[in-house]
Amino acid sequence: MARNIVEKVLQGHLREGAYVPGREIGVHIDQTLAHDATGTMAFLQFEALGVDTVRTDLSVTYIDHNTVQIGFENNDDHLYLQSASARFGAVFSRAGNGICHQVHLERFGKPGTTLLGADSHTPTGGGVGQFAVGAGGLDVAVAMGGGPFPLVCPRVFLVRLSGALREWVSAKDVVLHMLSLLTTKGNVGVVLEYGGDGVKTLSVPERATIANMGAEMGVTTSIFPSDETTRRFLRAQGREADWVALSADAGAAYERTIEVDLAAIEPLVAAPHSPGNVRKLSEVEGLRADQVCIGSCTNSSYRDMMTAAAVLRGRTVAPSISLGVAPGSRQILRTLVHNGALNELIGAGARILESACGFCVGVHFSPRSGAVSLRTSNRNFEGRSGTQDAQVYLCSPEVAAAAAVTGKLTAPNRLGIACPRIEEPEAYRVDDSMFIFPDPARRAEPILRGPNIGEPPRSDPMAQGLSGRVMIKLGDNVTTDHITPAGARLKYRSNVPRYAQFVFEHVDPSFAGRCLENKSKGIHNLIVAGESYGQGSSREHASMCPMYLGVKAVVAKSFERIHSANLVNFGIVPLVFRDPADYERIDPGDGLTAENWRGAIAAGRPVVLSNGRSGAVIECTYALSEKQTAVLLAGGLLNHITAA
Ligand code: MIC
Ligand code: SF4
Repeated sequence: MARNIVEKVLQGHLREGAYVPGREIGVHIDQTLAHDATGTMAFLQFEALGVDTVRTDLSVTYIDHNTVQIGFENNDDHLYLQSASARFGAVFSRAGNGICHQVHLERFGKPGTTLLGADSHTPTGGGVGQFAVGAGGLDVAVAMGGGPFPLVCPRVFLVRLSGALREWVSAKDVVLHMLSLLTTKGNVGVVLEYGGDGVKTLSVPERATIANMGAEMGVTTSIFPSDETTRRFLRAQGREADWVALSADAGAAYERTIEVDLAAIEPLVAAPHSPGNVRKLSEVEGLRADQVCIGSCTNSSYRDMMTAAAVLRGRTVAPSISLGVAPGSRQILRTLVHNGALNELIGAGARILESACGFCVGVHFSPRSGAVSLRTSNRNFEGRSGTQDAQVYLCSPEVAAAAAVTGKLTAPNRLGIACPRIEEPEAYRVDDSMFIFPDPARRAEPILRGPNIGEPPRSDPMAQGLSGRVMIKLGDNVTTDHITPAGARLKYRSNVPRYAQFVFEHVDPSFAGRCLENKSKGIHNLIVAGESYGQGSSREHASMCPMYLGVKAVVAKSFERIHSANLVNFGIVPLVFRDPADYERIDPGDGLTAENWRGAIAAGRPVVLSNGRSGAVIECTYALSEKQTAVLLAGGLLNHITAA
C-alpha cells in the first residue's frame, strides 16, 4: 500500500498501539535533546526515575538559553547538566556552541529517525527528514530511559509546493504564509508533510526554517522528504553516511492537501502580538523601527547570516536602530569570521551577540519601552522580548537587514542592490571540540548541585472530590509565556518554589500568593480559559509551577498539544467545556465543586462542576488515554512511574 513519509517513519518506530489516526500510539525514540532551560528538570526527573543510563542512540544536552549568567544560578545549572550528562551518558554541548536546533540539524539530525526534544521548536529537524517532536522535560526523561513516547497518531496534511521563490522572498515568508492559512490554533494532532516540485528549490536550512515555525501553528511536527539536497547538506557536514532517501510513495493518502505556489508568495511579517497575525509587508511598509534582531533557531543559518551581511555590506545601520546579530552556531560564526562576512556586519554597526537564544526569549537585548522591534525569530508574544509594551514584528532576514539600513520597514528590492544569491557551502567548517562526548572513565564523577537546584516537585494522588475556587479567568490564546514568563526569570527553572512565585506575573501578580494561601487551607485552585490554552513553548514549568501552587484543573474551551500533555504529567486535569457558552457562566472567585470527580475520571465519565455562586451546572469533557487517566489519578507521571 502506498505510504506517506509520516507513515513510513512512524510505522517503523511503532512500539505500542495500532496505527490509526486519532488513537494513541507509543513511538520508539532514537534521539533526544534538552537544554539548560528545560534540561535541569528533565535530568532531575531522570534521576528520580532511577534509570542508570541513557538508552537512546543519542541524547544531547545543550547550553544555549541562559548564557547571560547574572548571578550564580545559570552557571550552577550548566555544571549540573554537564555532570549529569557525563554520569548518564549524554552528549554535552557547551555554552558558545550554539542554539540546540541549529546545532542538532548540523551535527546530528538524521533522515528517517525520531527525535524528541524538550523544546517546542524541535521540529526544526524536519528540515532533514527527521520526525522531530517537542515535549515536556518529563516525557523526554522517560524517552531518555528508553520508554516509548505517547503520541496521538497524527492526521497528515500534504503541503504541495510548486514553483520557486521570487527574489527577496525567503523561507520565513513561506511559513508566515502557512500561518496565514492554518492560524495558531485548531491544528492539534496534525503533521505537515511537505512535498511537490517546489521542495527541490529549497535548501536544508530553508526547509528547517519552515519546519521550525510549524510549532506556531500547533502542529505535532512538519517533515520534508530526504533527497539529493539533503544528501549534499549532510555531505557538507561530513555526514553523508547518515543520509537515506525518504519520500512519499506515489498515490500516498493525506487527510488534506494544501497547494502552495512559491512564486506567488510575497514578503510577509507577523504583527504584534502573535505569529499568526500575518500581514503583507506592503501593508506596513514605512513603519519606523527602533531595534532589529537577526538570529534565533528560525533564521540563524549560514544563508541567513550571509544574506544580512550582503544587504549591510558597505552601509551603516540607521542612527535610530540598534541591530543585534546572533549566528545560530559556532560553526556558522567561525565561517563568517573566515570569509570576512563578520567583518562586514561589524563594519555596518551590527552588535554581534552570542550564538544562543538570547534576545528571542527576552534573556537580554530587550528593546526600549514602547519600541518597535523587528525580529527574525518565531514568537512575538506580548512581553516576551522582556519589554512589556514593545511591538515586535517577525520578518525574514532580508527584510530585517533592509530595515536596519533604512530605519523603517522597507521592501528590500527598493534598496537598489542585487538580490544576494547565497549558495550552501560544499563543506561546512566542522569542529566538534565544544561537545563533550560520553566517556566511561568519567561515569563515576559526582553530579554537581548548586544551591538553586531543588527537587522535582510532586503532587498528591487525586482527591475523591473537587472543591475548588476559580483563581483567574483568562481569554483565548493564553501562551506559556503568559503562564510562566521566561527572560529574566529563566534562572529559576531548577528552583520551582521560587519560579512559581512568577506564575501569571504580568497578568495578575497576586495569583501565586492567593493560590498558596488557598492551598494551605486545603482549597483546590482552578484556572478558567478560552480557546487554545497553552500555546507556544514546551516548558513543563507552565504546569509544574501551577501544580506546586495547588492548581488541580484548568477548564478551557480548547488546549494545545504539548501543554495539555504537560498538565496531565503534573496531575492537573485539562477539562474542556462541553458547551463553550458555559465559559460565560463562571466568574473569577467562583467556587466550583464536583463530588467524586476521581470516580468520574476513573470511569471516563464527564466531570460535572457545580457553581456555588450561581447554581449553574457545567459539564466538562476531557481527552485522556487510559495511561493518562492512571497518571492523573496517581497525581502525576513521576508518582505513576515510581509507584509501578
Ligand atoms: C521558547 O522558545 O519559548 C523556549 C524558551 O525555547 C521554550 C523552551 C522553554 O521554555 O524552556 C520552547 O520553545 O519550548
Ligand atoms: Fe531558543 Fe528562541 Fe528557538 Fe526557543 S524559539 S529555542 S528561545 S531561539
